[in-house]
Amino acid sequence: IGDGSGPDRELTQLIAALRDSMRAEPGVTHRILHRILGLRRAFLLQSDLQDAVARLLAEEPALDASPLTRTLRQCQEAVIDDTWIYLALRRRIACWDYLRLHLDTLDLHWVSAAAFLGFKEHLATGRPEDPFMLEVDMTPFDRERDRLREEGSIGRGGEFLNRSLSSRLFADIGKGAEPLLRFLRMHRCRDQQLMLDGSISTLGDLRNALRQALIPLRRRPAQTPWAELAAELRNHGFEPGWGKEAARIRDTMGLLLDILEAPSPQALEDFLGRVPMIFSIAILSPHGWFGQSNVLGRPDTGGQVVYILDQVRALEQEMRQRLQEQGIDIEPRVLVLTRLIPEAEGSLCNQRLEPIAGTRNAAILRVPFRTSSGEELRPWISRFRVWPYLERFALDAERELLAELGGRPDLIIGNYSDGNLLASLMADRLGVSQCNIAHALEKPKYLFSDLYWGDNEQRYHFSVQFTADLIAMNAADFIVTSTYQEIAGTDHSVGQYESYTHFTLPGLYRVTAGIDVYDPKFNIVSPGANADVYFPFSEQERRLSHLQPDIDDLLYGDARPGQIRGVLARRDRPLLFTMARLDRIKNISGLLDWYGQCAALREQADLVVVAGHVDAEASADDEEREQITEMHRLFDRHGLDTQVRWIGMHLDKPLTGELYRCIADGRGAFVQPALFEAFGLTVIEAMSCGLPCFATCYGGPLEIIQDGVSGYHIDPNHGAKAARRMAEVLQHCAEDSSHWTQLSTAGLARIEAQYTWRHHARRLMTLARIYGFWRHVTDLDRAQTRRYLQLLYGLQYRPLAATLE
Ligand code: UDP
Ligand code: LCN
Repeated sequence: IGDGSGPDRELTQLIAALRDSMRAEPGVTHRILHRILGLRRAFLLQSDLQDAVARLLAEEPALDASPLTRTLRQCQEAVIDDTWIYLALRRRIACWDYLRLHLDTLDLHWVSAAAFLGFKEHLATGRPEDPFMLEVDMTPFDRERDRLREEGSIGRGGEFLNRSLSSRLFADIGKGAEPLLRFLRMHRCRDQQLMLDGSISTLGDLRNALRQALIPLRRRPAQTPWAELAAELRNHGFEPGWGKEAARIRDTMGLLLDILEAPSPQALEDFLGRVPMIFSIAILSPHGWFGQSNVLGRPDTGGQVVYILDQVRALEQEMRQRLQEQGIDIEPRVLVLTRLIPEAEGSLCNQRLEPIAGTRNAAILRVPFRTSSGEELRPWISRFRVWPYLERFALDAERELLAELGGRPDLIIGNYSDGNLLASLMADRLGVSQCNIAHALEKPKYLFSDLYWGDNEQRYHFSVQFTADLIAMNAADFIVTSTYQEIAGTDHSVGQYESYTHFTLPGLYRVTAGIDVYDPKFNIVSPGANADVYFPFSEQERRLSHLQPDIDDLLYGDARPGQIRGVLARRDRPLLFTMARLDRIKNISGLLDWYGQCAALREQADLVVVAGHVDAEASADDEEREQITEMHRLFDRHGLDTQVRWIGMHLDKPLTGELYRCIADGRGAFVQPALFEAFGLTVIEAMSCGLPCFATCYGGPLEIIQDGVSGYHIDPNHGAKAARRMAEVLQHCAEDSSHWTQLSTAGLARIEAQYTWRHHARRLMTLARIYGFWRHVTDLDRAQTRRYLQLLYGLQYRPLAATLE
């Protein structure tokens, strides 16, 4: 489907029926097409098509029955010239087909993704289609791996692998034996052999040894420590790692016997979850401003830093607990590798090693970027400009990492496009499993960022970034996402990863199969909010009451030139609160505009904004400066100085936690108005404090919040409607305080059920073992894919990156 292999049966029938109906009713067809062509644009997006169809149906409801209207509703894109209209049809999640309709003859055909992309390139550049354009196509490598079949399974790759591969592997015991035994013998820690010694060489031997070992073990008290059992167990070929005491050892051995007899996916997962194979992890977040203070809220420094620091704490705890349970007395290590920035601007980003608070052994390890002449790069540079430095950084960072850990890490986790590319380079060199975390993929954030890449090149260098994304996604052993829709979207919207399936960078290359969202490498493992900082407002005894005077001053004190604009005239009103980096996509200025224009909302609540700087001079970022100017313009235009408090300061975490709770004390709400939000940590922070949320329906919040139950979705493209909705809800809450309480309680319950770091760390550690195991015992190593990616890296990425230095 959509991969050049031709239409399936369902689509063939759909095309035939559509063709017949268009010809049978040419009048209807022309009225519908006339509406679309009347927009007079070569490229129409789903929203343009939906709006045009909706307007038409309002005038002529009978056209609703037309197969053409129904098809247009399923289209994500239309591309139009004088003769043809090409349609990108998405019948289901991740199911893409392309059709082409001749405007005069109404001839309708299926076309390949390559043909569709070629037509787009021709219209975008005005040049003839290039029949020899480089096509990137990952489908030939599909045979190297299994593929999910059901939409509902997307993002549950770990479970799928265990299901599909365990029976295959163990069905043929003879074949599975060798790799399994090798796997159990390969684990070592500080020269200590773990799990099995070399004396067991067949599965029969292993079974016998397990049975023999279990006999005395069953007679021993549950708490007998490994040390007392070691001599006997070693006689049968067992080394440490099975458990710290008799009960746990029995369980682990029992699980393995079960697997050898009849492998169930659950038993396999439980068993692998116990194998001591993760002692140290390297987490890569190269672009910088990675620190624990004075970094948040800057351009490029947002949720990724918060996410990683909280993740490190949770992972360290989980690793330690698992090692202890298995009887391994070793402190796990987690290192976050980032850029050392000599011009650190009051942060600690010029410090080589910084211990991470709340951990025993984790640290931030900083290594400078070096230029091609070997000099250290001194100032901060935006994440869009780091590409030429990554290769040298990979080598320098590898050296530092090996020295710091005293050996290779057991897992490398990349973050964001630059970290994931770096993870591909380092994991490949070190022969370690690679996990990717995107946080946010830039491509779907900006309209036509691929097609018109040249227009954005000066500012964003997307050609390099999208190439890096393609390489890193396909190189990763597994990919962790925060939501389902990050991978595959919804019935109506395209997933972030899905948007890499087909795209084109005219003049560079076109991608006819970039990533497959049915790949079992995808796993949804949602993050949480730090429970020590973001706890419910009702837990009075934990509240940071000493911060109350500061918060009072922050909210109601005098304006501070250059730091705070606006003085709220009344203290008795609920507050609408928002906090974000001040970039365009966060749409804080949009919220200000909606608020300014909506009398009903201004009636219900005042607005508090924590974002960016109030003084444009204080910002080094073009986009942020544009937004600052816009904010001031809106303050003046709508006369907001007594109703909006704009705090242009970086607030530290404990203060933000208490701020959410103070807003909840006053029965206020949090607003996340982004045009698109990949996940949205502020939403779960607010909900964890019991503060009800209104959040964008584009991106993660759509999945986090159940609309009308644990908060509300708002559509940032329809600001007036969003503002009215907020006003109605706040009015409802003012009239009936139980409504506010219900929202608050449901939000807290949602967080507890789905968004905690405890759950995240547990799952990630299990997945690391599952993918490590399968990488070892099957051909998931994917040598052929790696070779292809190396070509892409050498021939596309490197020359593009080199132009940026
Ligand atoms: N944040 C903060 N101070 C600020 C702005 C943001 O502490 O002035 C924190 C906020 O609490 C959240 C993170 O930065 O933890 C932003 O993460 P989110 O996922 O909402 O957005 P991102 O910035 O990653 O796009
Ligand atoms: C980046 C983003 O843009 C946010 O939506 C996420 O919440 C954050 O990273 C953490 O993953």
